[in-house]
Amino acid sequence: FLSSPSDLGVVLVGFSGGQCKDGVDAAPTALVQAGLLDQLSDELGYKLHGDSEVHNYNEMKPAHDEPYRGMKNPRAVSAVTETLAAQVYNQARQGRMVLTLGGDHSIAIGTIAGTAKAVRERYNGREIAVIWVDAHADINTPETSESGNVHGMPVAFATGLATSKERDIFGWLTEDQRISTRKLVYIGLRDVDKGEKKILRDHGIRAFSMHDIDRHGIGRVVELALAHIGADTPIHLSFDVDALDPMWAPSTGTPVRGGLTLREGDYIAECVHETGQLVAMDLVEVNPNLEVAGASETVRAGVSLVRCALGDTLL
Ligand code: HAR
Ligand code: MN
Ligand code: MN
Ligand code: MN
Repeated sequence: FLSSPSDLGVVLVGFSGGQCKDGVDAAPTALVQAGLLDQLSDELGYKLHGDSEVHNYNEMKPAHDEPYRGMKNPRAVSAVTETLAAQVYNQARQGRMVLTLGGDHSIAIGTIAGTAKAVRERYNGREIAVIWVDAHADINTPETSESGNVHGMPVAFATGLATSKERDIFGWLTEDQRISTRKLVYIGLRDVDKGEKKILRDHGIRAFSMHDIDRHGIGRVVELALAHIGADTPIHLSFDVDALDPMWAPSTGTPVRGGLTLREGDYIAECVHETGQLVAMDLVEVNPNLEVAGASETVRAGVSLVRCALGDTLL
């Protein structure tokens, strides 16, 4: 699905407004300083396009931004994700793979919108699949969310399970920017809210929890996840670093014990690369300001996940 497989659109998103902890906006800078982009060009041979500097999207603050349907910072998150949707679309429409470094996971509202629309246009209406690797399902609607944090809702907006008529509060999302719940698959879940479990059940959404990984092993789970998506389907990989166990990625806003090993995370990324169907990847929720002693370890894990998804091989 890429007309230029060695061209990479880079989007660097310094944004933390989808949740309440400062610092996740510093992740793209930390990942770049750790050498990620240099490695992608010098070692993996990509030609980089798009951002060479991090956008400070925390500066995109509307004059007033009171909660709406319980959502915190709704207009700020909406404005940022609308801008991101256009940025990602402009890279993807040229047949480039797109790498977005967040930022909190609310940014996926924008990145998925951009990928979905570009792929539909280029491949006459074809839908993308999304592989969501996370400890959390992030599929709360504004009404089911107990926190009001939009980073717990991106999948609901991306699938149309949540909609809005307010243009400045996600009302800009159009049908061609959305994905189907049938083409969504989760890996790594272990902290899913009661309301989210009902949504997953009611819509028959394919989800592999840590329990499934314990039972079948990561190899079988990835095989089943990819089989669900089907061959010849463009894949958007949205990777929340908190899918990894806090042993490997302690510096994140909502760590949950009992997660993936770094190797299991890398393995998922490697297998997605091997399909040849990857069109976009997000790496989100690295927060270098938390568990500072483990920050460089967390950043290194993030670098490794991206390298694996973009074709780094062990041999
Ligand atoms: N489910 C909870 C909520 O809706 C916690 C979500 C935490 N989300 C992330 N992203 N860190 O996966 O607020
Ligand atoms: Mn830019
Ligand atoms: Mn998460
Ligand atoms: Mn997430």
